[in-house]
Amino acid sequence: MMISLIENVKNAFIKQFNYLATDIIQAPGRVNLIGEHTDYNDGFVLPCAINYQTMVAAAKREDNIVRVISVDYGNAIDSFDITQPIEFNKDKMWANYVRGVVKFLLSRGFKFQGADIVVSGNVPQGAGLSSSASLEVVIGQTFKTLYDLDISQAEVALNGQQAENEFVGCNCGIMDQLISAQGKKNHALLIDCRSLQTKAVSMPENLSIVIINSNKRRGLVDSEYNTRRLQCEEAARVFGVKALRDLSIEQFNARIAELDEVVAKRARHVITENARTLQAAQALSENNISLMGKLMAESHASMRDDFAITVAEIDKLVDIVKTEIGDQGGVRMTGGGFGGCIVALIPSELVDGVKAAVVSQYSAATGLDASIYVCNASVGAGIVLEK
Ligand code: GAF
Repeated sequence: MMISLIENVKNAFIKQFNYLATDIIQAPGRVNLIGEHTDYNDGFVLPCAINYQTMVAAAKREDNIVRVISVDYGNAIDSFDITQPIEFNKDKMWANYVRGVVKFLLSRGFKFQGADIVVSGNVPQGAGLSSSASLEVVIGQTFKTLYDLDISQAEVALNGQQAENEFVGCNCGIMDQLISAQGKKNHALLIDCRSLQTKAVSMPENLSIVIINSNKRRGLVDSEYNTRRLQCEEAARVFGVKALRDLSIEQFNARIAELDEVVAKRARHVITENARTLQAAQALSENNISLMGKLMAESHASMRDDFAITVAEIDKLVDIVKTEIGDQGGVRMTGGGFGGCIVALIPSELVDGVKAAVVSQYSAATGLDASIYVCNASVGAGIVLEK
């Protein structure tokens, strides 16, 4: 998979630009094991980067033009001059991730000239596996590499988030860009989304990461996401704290009556999810799979009942997998919600049984076919070393 993506961008580069790319750079998608909608509450998340990436072939130019070709959009080309105001491209949505990243690198004071870039990826799009964040991060990483910019991986991530928030218009937190920029092979990262400190948590060897896409089209994602965010901010305001991260469940319960009923449920999800995420990092590092499974089940119930971001198809998938694995692993929805994927941590010998259960039960119940990806926790963005 990796090799063909590399070949793909290299060959497209020669074909489109008539010379050889100097660098091949990748940034991965991610799966979040636990800690959902906690990142923009200054809380904790536990994602890992996955072995599905956005790949770039690139070379510097001697002028100030950036030319980008997207192989996955029929070799569509976008081109802009970095010395002119960088505007939103309403005809090519994918190009705005590139434009936004370049615009904010410049506004952060980084000095560089133009580039020729070819992009292609195999992160499933619209599935909640961060294909957009991986594009933002790979573009930041490309300018870092081509022009030897003195920018940390955390700033590459923050710059990508800024592009998403202020250029593309989605008010996401930092999790997706940060794990794409800093992922570690065979590890999940416990990320403190306030300090941006990370702690690598080794993935137990015999545990497979299975991602199952419900293929339920994600609807109303941005508006619902932004509503949840506002509800969390409202709860923090009522409690007089900077973010929900600053409240324990005891403090919250003592004053819950001051909150609107819906806002209280949203806040309870975030506060309990932060506590679960810290516990989960510990459980995973101690190979305590039954505790990890219990925490993932509680996380799913909280997303379903308090945060109201699951849909029937996702709940069904979780039920199918849970029934199959019992307490030998964990399963929950992953990502922003309203469709998308579930993630299961399963002893490798149970993977075939889970696949069979999903194939035989999911479409009968929902009329949809699920896609199943067995993944590895992978390295974050960087230059691809070729042998
Ligand atoms: C999306 C966002 F982009 C992340 O920042 C995060 O909030 C996630 O939803 C929910 O945990 O992926």
